[in-house]
Amino acid sequence: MFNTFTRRAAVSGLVAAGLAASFVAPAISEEKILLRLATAGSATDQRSVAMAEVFAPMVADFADYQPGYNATLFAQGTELEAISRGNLEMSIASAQEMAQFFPEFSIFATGYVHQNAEHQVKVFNDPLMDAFKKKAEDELGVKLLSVMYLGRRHVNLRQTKDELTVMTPDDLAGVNLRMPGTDAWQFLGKALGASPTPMAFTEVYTGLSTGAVDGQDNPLPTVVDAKFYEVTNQIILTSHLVDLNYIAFSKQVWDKLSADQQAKIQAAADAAAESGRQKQLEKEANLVAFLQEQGMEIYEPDLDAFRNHVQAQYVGSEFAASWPEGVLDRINELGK
Ligand code: KDO
Repeated sequence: MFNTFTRRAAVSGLVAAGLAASFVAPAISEEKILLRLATAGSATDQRSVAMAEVFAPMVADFADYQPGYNATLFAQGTELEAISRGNLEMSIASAQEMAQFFPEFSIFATGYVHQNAEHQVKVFNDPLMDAFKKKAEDELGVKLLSVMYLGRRHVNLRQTKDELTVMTPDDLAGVNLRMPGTDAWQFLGKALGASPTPMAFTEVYTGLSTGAVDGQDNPLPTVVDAKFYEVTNQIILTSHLVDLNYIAFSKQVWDKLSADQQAKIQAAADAAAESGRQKQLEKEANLVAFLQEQGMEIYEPDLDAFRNHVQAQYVGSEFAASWPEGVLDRINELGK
């Protein structure tokens, strides 16, 4: 938890991103509203399952839900712009992707800030989020409906523990760690002590199997769902990011809905997020044994060393400079 420093101490300069959003009306059928959701996740990812099994039926009387898995509709990281331009209705978006447009969202993508799934929900529903949500709606045309739980991200390497034992960030020096391709993700990879390489999620299995990268970071359910355990040998339980995603919705489509339809969409998003969260938590708790059976070595490093090192990297960073006054303190308070 960021008890050790405040935003004021972290500020060194301010980088602001401007965005001129252009809106084009999406095609809405007379019968039902078309809701296409783009995600890099698979159909069996718990967030996808929750959207298909909980969200879709709850809006089925007026909406036709059409998910595009494995980045088949839009490449990872391009979905928000697609929504903004009126080319897509929904995505499962990360805070790191939001930070591409609004750097202050990096606070939700910073290592060791969120404590757990419950903390994420408290933060998302707190008034501290109002300004973030409003900016996303007004300047990007993206409405953040609900927060989804992805899980605790850990470092997952090809090397065996005998070849490389990782107890502190120093041990990751020179390790070519795949991280998703935005600045906030790359920064986190560096903050862990590794040499981060950007790579789309759909390329990671091949990247690991060919040795193009030494490792990747993701929560245990993702390691299992994407079968990364087939092409890696160890998981270091760094828990460096309690990772979240937002259910992102086109503001332009939202504004065309009736109040009743809007209420149904919101309720369906919240119910899907809650269902996915519970399933993901359950998986996280049970997967260590499965992964060990697959031959993975799993162990805890010196967590204080990782936490202190990661937090220290954000001090004076341009990310920290973009965090609004008081928000980090409020997040910390909500995590107590
Ligand atoms: C990933 O690319 O490692 C990541 O876990 C980042 C998340 O924000 C999310 O986009 C996720 O991939 C995809 O949904 C695939 O699980």
